[in-house]
Amino acid sequence: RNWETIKEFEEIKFEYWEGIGKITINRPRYRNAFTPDTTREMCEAMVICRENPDISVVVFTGEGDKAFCSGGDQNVKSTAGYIGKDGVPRLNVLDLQKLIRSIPKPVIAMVNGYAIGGGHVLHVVCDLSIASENAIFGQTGPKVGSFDAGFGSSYLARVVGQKKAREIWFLCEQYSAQEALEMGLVNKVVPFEELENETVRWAQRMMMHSPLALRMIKAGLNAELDGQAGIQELAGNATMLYYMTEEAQEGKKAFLEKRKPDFSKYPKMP
Ligand code: 2NE
Repeated sequence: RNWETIKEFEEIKFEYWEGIGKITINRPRYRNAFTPDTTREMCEAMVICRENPDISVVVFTGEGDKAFCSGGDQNVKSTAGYIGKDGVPRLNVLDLQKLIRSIPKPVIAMVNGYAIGGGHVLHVVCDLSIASENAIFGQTGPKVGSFDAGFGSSYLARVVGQKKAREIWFLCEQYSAQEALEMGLVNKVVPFEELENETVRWAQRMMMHSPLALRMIKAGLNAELDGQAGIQELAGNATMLYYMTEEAQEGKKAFLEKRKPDFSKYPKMP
């Protein structure tokens, strides 16, 4: 596949091919651990994916055959967060999690190796996870002085159930791709050589379907769990659809033409 670079970054690769935007953490030396700068770059790429109408599906992965992402880079962990080039401690991976959830396009985690700690949470918040047979999953927070009690816990519990989520966090053990499949943590496991082909197949399958339908389904699935923020997302989509109707246009036109709106001719569905 001839992936073409969308934009050059320092710590990630950001590429495009036939409707797919691919974001790759490019720090294999550290098992693709993220610094605040990696995360800032991923957020920027995700916003571009949201804005670019040529991108229908987003794929998240890590460089190489060892790791998807090993979480926050422990070398730059400070007392109030992870420190990037600007010297400010941050936990901006939480912003990335929210962007993954709210982008109105499917996001696939292409898990090519270790998905550990904050890196595990990143695959959890993606809409779909496709793993290679060598992938390994787990949380380490309580072992290394950290935790993610947000999506990393509550959404994980929605995916694998309360007992399993507590086991994953309390014991900090590692799970094989096959075990992840059995607990519903990933959608599919394939040999490493097939990982990208399979991921592209899933993306192409989704691209055959109505983008608006997928968008509404994603917003609806989020809304059930995300409280007012989830309802806002679903409601925002409803507003967008409403604006596409003549009925909504009549209201705006009447205001600009300084007349009373006439909504009488629009259907009132049962
Ligand atoms: C990922 C894992 C299991 C891989 O093990 P292995 O044996 O394949 O590799 P190794 O030798 O541990 O790692 C290779 C090199 O990558 C560095 C290592 O230090 C090592 O460097 P050298 O010894 O060659 O110099 N490396 C790996 N992960 C790193 C990391 N996260 N930060 C900095 N350097 C890293 C194994 O490496 C592992 O367990 N890694 C640590 C996983 C971890 O605990 N991550 C942080 C969890 S907390 C978190 O991510 C988080 C959160 O809980 C809440 C909010 C935000 C973040």
